[in-house]
Amino acid sequence: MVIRNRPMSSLPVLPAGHQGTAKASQGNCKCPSADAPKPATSIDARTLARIEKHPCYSEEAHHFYARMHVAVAPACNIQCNFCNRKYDCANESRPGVVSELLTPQEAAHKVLVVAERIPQMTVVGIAGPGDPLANPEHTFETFERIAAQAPDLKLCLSSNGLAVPEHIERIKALNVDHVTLTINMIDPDIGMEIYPWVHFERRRYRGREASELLHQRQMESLDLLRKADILVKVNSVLIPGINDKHLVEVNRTIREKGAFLHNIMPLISAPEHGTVFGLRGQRGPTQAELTAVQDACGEGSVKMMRHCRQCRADAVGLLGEDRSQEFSKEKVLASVPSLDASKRLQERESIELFREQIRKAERLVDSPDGIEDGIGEPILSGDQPGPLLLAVASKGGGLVNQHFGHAKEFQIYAVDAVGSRFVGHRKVDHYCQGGYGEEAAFSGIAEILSDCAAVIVSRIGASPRQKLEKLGLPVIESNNLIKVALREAFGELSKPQAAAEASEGKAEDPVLA
Ligand code: CLF
Ligand code: SF4
Repeated sequence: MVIRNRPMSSLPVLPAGHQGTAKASQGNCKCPSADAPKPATSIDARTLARIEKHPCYSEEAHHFYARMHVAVAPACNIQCNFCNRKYDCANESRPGVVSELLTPQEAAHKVLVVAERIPQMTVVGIAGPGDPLANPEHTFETFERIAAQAPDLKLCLSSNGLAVPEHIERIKALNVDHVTLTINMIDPDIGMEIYPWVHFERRRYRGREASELLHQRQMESLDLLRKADILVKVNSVLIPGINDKHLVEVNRTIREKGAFLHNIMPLISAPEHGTVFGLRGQRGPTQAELTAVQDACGEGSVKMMRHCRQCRADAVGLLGEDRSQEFSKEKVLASVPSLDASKRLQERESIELFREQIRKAERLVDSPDGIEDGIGEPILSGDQPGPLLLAVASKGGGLVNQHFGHAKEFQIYAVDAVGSRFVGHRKVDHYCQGGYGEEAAFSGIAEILSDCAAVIVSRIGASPRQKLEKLGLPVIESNNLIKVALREAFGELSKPQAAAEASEGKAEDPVLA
């Protein structure tokens, strides 16, 4: 089989500086079923304007806009069995990483330094290392300072919800438009398996009383945030055997209570994290289990987030990259920022122009006219196959622009005759290891992508290409828009001979660029 990827004459060029490096999750997904839920219902124009530059609330925005976290909140008012306070809050970041604590003054200074160096940074979040609202003075002083010095930045807060009710007025007054609540249960009996204690109004609650209290406060927080017209994302940690079946009910409840987005995250658990779950041997879900729960929740009025990278409490950059080391406390405090608001505005305008070009190009791909113009080809005739999983290497910008050997994650799309749907990302050890370790890295990549029908990359060396082909995994080289590349790949793979080869897993001459 020969797969050719046609360049698109009107393809926009990604402006310099809009590209990031990829990183992030793990897994070995199974193809979602053909009747898996389609993307969420349409979003009204006002809400769209509120999320279009927020990389967590908009999957599209995460290709272009960055966020940063400032770690100003060390304390917590509850205990989760997947948390070790030595590390960051596992509700909004992965365990095992520790952030450098900052004072509010240091945090505001850091924000100005980062905003100057990363002009596409649009959101500042406080997500730990403990619970921001268990440290209200630090959290609010930090937000006040940022709002005064960099008013174009969106403020974002992540909390377990226990203390939202007493702070709702301050959250509103500060114009915090996005709040994440971590809700892992709506049944206190299940909560008892997750939360050993809750500290509230100078008293420590344990057992059922603790999880009843947390549940009641979380529900109240949802109501208050909705009333305050704040966009709410709910994070839920998927804990196999504890709340895996229950999360569908959580989803239904938060939907009724007006949450905008649901982010079901895998439990990350290992003995070396020193958590109750880690020490007890509680496992995290497989990627297939995670996808199954996400799909079971459906995509009604609450969208399902599938691009979360479980970032750290001092994360900086695009969601798929980790630039926190560039902005260590020592380096940041030695810098004197001079923020140029007009430069940041120009940067955003140029990103928006670029996004509009991409949208136009994608609309052409979707339209029959586009097909006639040679942008795409009629995909199928005759029998329509189900969705194929295609793995894409991208550094951002909506483009296939990552070399196979440098990819630290692959973005996975389910593609069928109707269109494509982002289903998640899979973290890998990158193949190019400077001459050592390539074999081990390759085995890991091959296993992680084993259920995919093809891999789409900007470049690939002869050796890994041959090895992938031998495994029946066609490789497509492209520098195109992801959407165009997906469509073209699907068209080729759906041709009868290719489809037969792909399904038998023994394509013999898979890829030519
Ligand atoms: Fe930070 Fe969270 Fe705001 Fe985003 S992260 S406080 S909503 S700005 Fe985003 Fe990171 Fe996932 Fe959180 S990828 S862990 S969802
Ligand atoms: Fe840890 Fe966050 Fe749970 Fe607090 S809310 S115990 S910091 S995971």
